[in-house]
Amino acid sequence: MQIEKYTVDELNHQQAKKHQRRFEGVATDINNLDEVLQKLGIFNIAIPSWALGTGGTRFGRFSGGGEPRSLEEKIEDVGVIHALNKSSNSISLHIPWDIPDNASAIKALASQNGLHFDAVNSNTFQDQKDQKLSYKFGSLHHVDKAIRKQAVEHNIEVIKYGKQLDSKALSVWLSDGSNFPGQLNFRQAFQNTLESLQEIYAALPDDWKIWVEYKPYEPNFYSTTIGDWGQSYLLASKLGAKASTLVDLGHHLQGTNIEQIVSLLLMEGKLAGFHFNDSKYGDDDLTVGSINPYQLFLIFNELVEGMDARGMDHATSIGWMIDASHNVKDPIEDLLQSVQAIKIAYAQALLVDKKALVAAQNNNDVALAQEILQQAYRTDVRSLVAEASLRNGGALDPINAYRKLNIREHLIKERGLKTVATGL
Ligand code: PSV
Ligand code: MN
Repeated sequence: MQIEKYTVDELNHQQAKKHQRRFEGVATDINNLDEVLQKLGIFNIAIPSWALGTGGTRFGRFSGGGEPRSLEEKIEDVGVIHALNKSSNSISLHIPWDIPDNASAIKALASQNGLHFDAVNSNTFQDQKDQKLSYKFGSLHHVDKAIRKQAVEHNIEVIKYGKQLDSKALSVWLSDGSNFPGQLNFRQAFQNTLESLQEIYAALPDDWKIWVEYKPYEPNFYSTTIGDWGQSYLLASKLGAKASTLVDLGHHLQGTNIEQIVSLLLMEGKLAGFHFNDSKYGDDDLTVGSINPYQLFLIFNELVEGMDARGMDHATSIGWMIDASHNVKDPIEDLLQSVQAIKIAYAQALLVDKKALVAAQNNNDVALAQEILQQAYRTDVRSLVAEASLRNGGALDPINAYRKLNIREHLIKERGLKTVATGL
C-alpha cells in the first residue's frame, strides 16, 4: 500500500506546536545544529527482506496478520517504513528466500517506493528443496570438495541476482562449525573456508565488496569457523581490499566491548558495516536500543570519531542494516522503533564535544571524559530526529503515524489474516 503524503502532513500539522516547543528547547544549546540535522537527514538504514514477517523461535511462530506474501509485498512494506521515517531507503535480499524472478519489474517497484537494493545475502545454512548435497556439516568449510563447490556456486548465483538489482555487496554469514570437540580440524576448516571465499571473491564485479559476518555460536555449539572478529578479519585480510568484517551486534558473548572492536576495525579500514539489533543474553535479535541504548551510543561515538578521523562519509561509506526478529510485535512497528533508536544514538554521538574529550583524555581526566560522553547521551535528541524527518517530508512520530493511519488494518484487509512471510 502507498501512503499519501498529505495524510502524514496532516498528522504532523496536529503535532506541530508541541514539536516546535520541544525542538527549540533543545536546539538553543547545540552549537553544531545545522550539521546534526543535515547528517541525520541523509542517514539511512537498510531493511532486510526477512524482517517484514513475524519471527519465530525453535519452539514456535505466532504469525501476525497481513504479512507480506511475496517479495513485491515486502518491498511495499519497506516503502511504508520509508514514507514514514525517510530513513530506510533500501532493502537487503536474502537468497533464496527472496529471489527476484523479474529483476527489472522488482527494480521498478522499488524505485516507485523510493528504494534501492542494499547488499545481497547468501544462504548456505539451510538445505533447500531439491538441493543435491546437504549442508548438515557445513558449507564453505566442508570436508567434501563437492559440497564446498555447491556452496561457492550458490554465492556466485547470489552475486548474479545482486548485479541485476544494482546491489554492490555480497554479505556472507556461515553457520559452519562443530557441535562437539574432535568433530573438526580447525585449521583445515579455516583453510577450506578461505579457499572457498577466494573463489567467490574472484567472481565479484570490480565495484563490489564482500562482507564477512562472524558469530560465536548457534546453530553450532562447540565451535564456529568464523566465530569472532579476529577470524573474520583474518579472512578479510587474506582475501583483499574488497573484503571486510561485518559486525552484527548480537554476535558477541556477554560483556564483549563491541565499541572497541568497531574502533579498531575502522582504523584498519576493515569495517564493512552493521547488523543492528539488541540482546540481553545471546543473539536475541531484539529491537535496537531496547535493552542497552548506552552501548549503542558508545558504538556510535566510536563510529563518528573513527570515520571523521579517516574522512569517511557517515551515510554511505559503510553498510547500515537492521537484523532483528519480531516474535511478539508488529514487524513494521518494531523496525520503525529500531530505526528511531539508531538515529537517536547517532544524533547523540554527533553532540559529543570532541575537542573537550581529547583534552580530557590527554590530561587523564577520567571524570571529565565520562561527563562529556554522558552530557551528549543524556540530551533528549528526539525532537532533533523528528525535525530531520519533518524536513525530509517524513512523520514527526513515525509509529504514531503508522497507528493513526491504520496501516496494519489495511494490510490485513488486502492480504488476509493468515499470511506467512519467508524467512526464519
Ligand atoms: C545469523 O544469525 C544472521 O545474523 C545472519 O546475518 C543471517 O543472514 C541472518 O541472521 C538471518 O536471519
Ligand atoms: Mn546478522
